Amino acid sequence: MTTSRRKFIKISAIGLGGVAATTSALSMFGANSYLDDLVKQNVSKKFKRTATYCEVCFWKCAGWAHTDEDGEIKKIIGNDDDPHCNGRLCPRGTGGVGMYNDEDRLKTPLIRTTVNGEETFRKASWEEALDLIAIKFKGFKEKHGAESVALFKHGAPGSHLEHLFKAFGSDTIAEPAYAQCRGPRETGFGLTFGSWIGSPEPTDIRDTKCLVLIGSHIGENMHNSQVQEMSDAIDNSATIITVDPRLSTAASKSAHWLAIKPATDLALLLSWMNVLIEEGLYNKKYVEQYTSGFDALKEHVKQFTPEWAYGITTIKPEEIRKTARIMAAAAPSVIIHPGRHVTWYGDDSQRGRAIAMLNGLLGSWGNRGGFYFKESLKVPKFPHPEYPEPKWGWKEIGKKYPYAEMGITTELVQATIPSENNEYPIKAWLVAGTNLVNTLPQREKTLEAIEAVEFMVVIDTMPMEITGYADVVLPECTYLERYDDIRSMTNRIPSIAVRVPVVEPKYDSKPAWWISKEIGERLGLQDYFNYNDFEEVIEWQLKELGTSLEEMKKIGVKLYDRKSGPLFLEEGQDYMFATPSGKIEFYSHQLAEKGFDPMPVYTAHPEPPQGFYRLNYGRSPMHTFSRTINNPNLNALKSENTLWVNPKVARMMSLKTNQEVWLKNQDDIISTFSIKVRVTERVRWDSIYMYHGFGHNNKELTRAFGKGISDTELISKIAMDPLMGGTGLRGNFVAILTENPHKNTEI
Ligand SMILES: Nc1nc2c(c(=O)[nH]1)N[C@H]1C(S)=C(S)[C@@H](COP(=O)(O)OP(=O)(O)OC[C@H]3O[C@@H](n4cnc5c(=O)[nH]c(N)nc54)[C@H](O)[C@@H]3O)O[C@H]1N2
Ligand SMILES: Nc1nc2c(c(=O)[nH]1)N[C@H]1C(S)=C(S)[C@@H](COP(=O)(O)OP(=O)(O)OC[C@H]3O[C@@H](n4cnc5c(=O)[nH]c(N)nc54)[C@H](O)[C@@H]3O)O[C@H]1N2
Ligand code: SF4
Ligand SMILES: [Mo]
Repeated sequence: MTTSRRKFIKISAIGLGGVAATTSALSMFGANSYLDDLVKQNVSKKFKRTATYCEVCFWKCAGWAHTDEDGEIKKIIGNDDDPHCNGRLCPRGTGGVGMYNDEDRLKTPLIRTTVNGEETFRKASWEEALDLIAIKFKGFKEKHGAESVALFKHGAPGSHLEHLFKAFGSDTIAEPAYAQCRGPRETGFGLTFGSWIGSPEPTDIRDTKCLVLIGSHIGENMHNSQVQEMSDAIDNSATIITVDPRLSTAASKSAHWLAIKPATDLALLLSWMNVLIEEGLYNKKYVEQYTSGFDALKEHVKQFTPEWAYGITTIKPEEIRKTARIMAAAAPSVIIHPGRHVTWYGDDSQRGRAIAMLNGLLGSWGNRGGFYFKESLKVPKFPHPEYPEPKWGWKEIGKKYPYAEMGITTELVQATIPSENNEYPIKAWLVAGTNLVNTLPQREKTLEAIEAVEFMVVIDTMPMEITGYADVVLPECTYLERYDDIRSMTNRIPSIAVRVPVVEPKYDSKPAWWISKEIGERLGLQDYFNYNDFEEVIEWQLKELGTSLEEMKKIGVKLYDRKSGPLFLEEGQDYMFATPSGKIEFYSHQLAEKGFDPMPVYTAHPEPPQGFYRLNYGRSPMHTFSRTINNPNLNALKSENTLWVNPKVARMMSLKTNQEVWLKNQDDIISTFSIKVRVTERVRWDSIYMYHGFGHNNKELTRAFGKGISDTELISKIAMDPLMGGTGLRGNFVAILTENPHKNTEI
């Protein structure tokens, strides 16, 4: 870590205490139908139920929180009417109450101060903390323009703060769910079909005959209804084909597991297209009617034979041919899943495009068992004056990347680091619901920017890594203690769901809507916050949507009829795609004009040097990123990550399961903590694997501190996606150290 002007502050230094709460781990298995039923029977009539939707991840399942006569939360279960969960929460959602109960939570506003030459936090009143923020923000606006104040956000608090920022005049906004997550696939599909995938993915998995997963590890990636639909598809004898260098849970349920050499997926995708076209297996009618550029594609993929791909991917030509034929036989009820966390190797938008094109060849877009036409309900905006027009914002900061359609976090970080030719200097940060230190690659850069930024506010529920660097920390109450926006997301049919406070906020915590309004009023923006309580906003919006808060409190979720037409294309129907040609574009003229490959090509990526292994990572089924590791319920289910090591490597290095090791990456960065080895055939010999989110180095997280290794810490190299600025994270290599490299240093 760099020595920083803005030192990391331990919150325990000021002696905040709390009472431990315990919850049985056994009751957490929301995905277990036997326990689910038990839970439902146990919910007796004397319990009060309150409508909410989950904030443990971004699938936003709607549920019911049950409280007893003492107002204690006893259980959270899924809402039967909710298409995101069908009445069942995943284990993390069931354990969501642990977020509320966690005794390590942030409890009061805190302000950075210096006592006897030592930087520390002192408790502050809300009044004082909010006044300070407003004074500072006003100062930055006068001196550098409102644009110089940046917002990093993720999750529900984000929308409240985005409103505040836009009213203030800043559009300098970014979130990690774009350039570290879904961005490239949205670009790839957008260029091909004219439509983003969005969340949840409009994949008709339950009715598919063939589901192809390129890395997507559904089952460990616990997006609820998607996991349920995949389970239904397997019951209905759908063929699952999984391409993954690791035997993931999904791969273990698959008829075909293609253990691809990492970083070579584009070669496989091109060669699948080669087989479909060369063998005349593509969906001819569909291609004729809905696509453009087929002849160019045919010519382009001629060279990419399975024999060619074999040399790159290590997947045998007959396996490539066989799986292509299975897809074609299932078409159009086939899904090549777009993936979700797709920032891998820097050519990710082009891989997203290749996946989109393969779906185009098979005719799955707009067909049952493929992709449905999604629909959502537009929630009317609560009236407010127009936002001022900022002179610059995320768009200008990311202008190097012509297809960036949201803020690029790492570019905002860069714009914060002073340099001579920085056109868009950022002076202050507000960070809400994102643990940037454990979320963004190149931690050294994030810390450099944190050191440079003149003022930083963090709004979080927990004392995370990021909170230790703040000048002002504001404790948000958890999702169980607050109102938030009406949930309206795309799905087969439109639906809305509400989040109503189940309990009063614990400690001195407050909801983000309140924080935004209070800051807004202090900045003279009261016209943008023309209500006393967010309940009024929701009430007004629900009336506009033909219902009421009273009704929604009773039902939690309301379903609406579709208005945009049928779920799928009708036989022979004309359809205009939102691309320049109105067709699915195999050949992209706009890419060619901008100097990019109009059709994807394979380029080789660096390989691990001698003695190093590719750092691979993914999701723990019991956790969401770094946010749940300290959650008492979920920590009881999984308290640390392990290092998956192939037996061949274990033999070579004489490693045993449960042995403690450390990692060093290609830039000589050594992991702060150790990790226990898990020797398993499920990982290739050229890679190691671990769950993301562990290895917390903030001691205030009493359960999570020092448990396992943080993958983020070792991701010092990124491969930028030239189209949209995504940060490819999977090109880092690590060596395994069996001796403690920190023997003589204190952490
Ligand atoms: N339990 C849980 N579920 C979650 C989340 C969570 O935190 N916890 N987070 C949610 C979010 S925001 C997201 S974006 C999604 C992410 O979920 P996915 O999109 O499914 O995740 P990825 O990280 O892309 O995929 C991880 C898999 O890719 C494989 N892989 C690694 N390298 C390669 C390669 O070169 N080629 C191929 N074909 N495969 C490779 C890994 O072995 C691993 O099995 O998960 C969501 N669901
Ligand atoms: N190395 C590595 N980096 C990754 C990934 C990876 O797999 N490996 N995955 C990438 C992906 S796909 C994504 S989507 C991003 C996710 O990135 P983030 O969303 O930053 O993920 P978390 O680390 O869980 O940080 C969430 C923060 O929000 C806080 N929080 C939780 N609930 C609330 C709330 O209600 N209110 C407020 N104010 N705060 C709350 C938590 O305490 C935590 O500090 O990370 C990306 N970065
Ligand atoms: S998938 Fe699980 S964690 Fe995510 S919103 Fe649904 S219940 Fe919550
Ligand atoms: Mo993500």
